[in-house]
Amino acid sequence: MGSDFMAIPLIGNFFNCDSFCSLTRFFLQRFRFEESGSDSPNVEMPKFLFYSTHVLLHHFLQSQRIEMPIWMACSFCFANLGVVSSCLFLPFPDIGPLVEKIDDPSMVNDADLLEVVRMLDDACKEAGFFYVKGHGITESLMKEVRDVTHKFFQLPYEEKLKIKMTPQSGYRGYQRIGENVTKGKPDMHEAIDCYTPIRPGKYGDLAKPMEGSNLWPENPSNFEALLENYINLCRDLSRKIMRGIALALGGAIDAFEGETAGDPFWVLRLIGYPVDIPEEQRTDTGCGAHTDYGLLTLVNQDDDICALEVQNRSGEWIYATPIPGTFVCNIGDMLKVWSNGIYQSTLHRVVNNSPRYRVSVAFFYESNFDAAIEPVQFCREKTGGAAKYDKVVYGEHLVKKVLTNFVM
Ligand SMILES: O=C(O)CCC(=O)C(=O)O
Repeated sequence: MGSDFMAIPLIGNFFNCDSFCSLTRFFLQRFRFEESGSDSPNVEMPKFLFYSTHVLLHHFLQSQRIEMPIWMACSFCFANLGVVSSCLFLPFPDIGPLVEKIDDPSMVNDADLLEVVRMLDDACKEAGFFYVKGHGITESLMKEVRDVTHKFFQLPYEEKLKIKMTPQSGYRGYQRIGENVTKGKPDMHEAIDCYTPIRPGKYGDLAKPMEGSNLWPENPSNFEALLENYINLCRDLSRKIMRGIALALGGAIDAFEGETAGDPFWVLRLIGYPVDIPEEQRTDTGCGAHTDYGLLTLVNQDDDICALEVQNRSGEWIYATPIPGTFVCNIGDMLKVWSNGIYQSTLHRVVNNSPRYRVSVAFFYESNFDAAIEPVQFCREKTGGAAKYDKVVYGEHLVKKVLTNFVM
């Protein structure tokens, strides 16, 4: 009887080992960052430890005359530690030294700053998704922004429609549940979309569909002022992280500024994920699997709901579990192109299976709207010389996505 049943929990071992290893690596790396500064820990070591501990535990439980269902349950729980731990696996750099010093030219060789740059490089290569702490935006402001977003979505539908998104509004404003589609499937969220204001004619025909100013709700009354301030802070934080990323890739600190990103475009999405959607309207995703279009995204999500999922390198969906006071940061398509694939834009999706309404506020930091993005020389040199991606004009990429994202 033993060997047939033994296979079941050990299968769990195979499925969850990677997540468990990620957790082990996470702790090893945290320890390394704070204590020693040695090279990357060997990935095989935690893998070996996990397999061997599980097999030993399994045999030990079997040999102790413990009832079969009990030892099987223990063994299975151990195997599934990997699933639980996967909630924690995304890298978690403290970027405080970078935020404080990156604009001071005399600090470019500062040891603490360079350590953050190295952590960013690891995080971007490893997952393309990471948490940032020490970013300088207060937890109370992050919460206030989510609170006004909750308040807006709680308003009666007629009130929300006062800022309805239409092609005439430059695709700015409120969209109701199901209007946003990903790969043809309605997303189960409502949202307010805002973009850098574009005055008529600024980019010629390129930006025509998105010209205009943002539609801010009058209720709650502090909405616009609060969000304008928040956008400025997110823009500055993203600029600093991009400076760190330029150094991490081996470029000059301002490699991603000047003509291509000296006038960065931004996008802000305030998103609500309801739970009480009528059966006939409901699909299974709050936001379908996608990559982001620009350089860098900062997600400010509700503290108490696990819903954002990220696809790891093994193809598993793992949670970006909320960690209060942090942003979830991820890489977009334009940075993938610029870095010639050294950094990848990672697939992610949102599934709100909780019984509560969830809010997230995603800030997208982009290149100049009309910038032609192609792999930069210093990244090509690191990746064999040839460009792996064709040149793409960011604004064209964005407009194409926006024009196919909505069913109104
Ligand atoms: O709601 C979230 O946590 C993320 C939203 C997102 O992925 C997006 O708007 O691109």
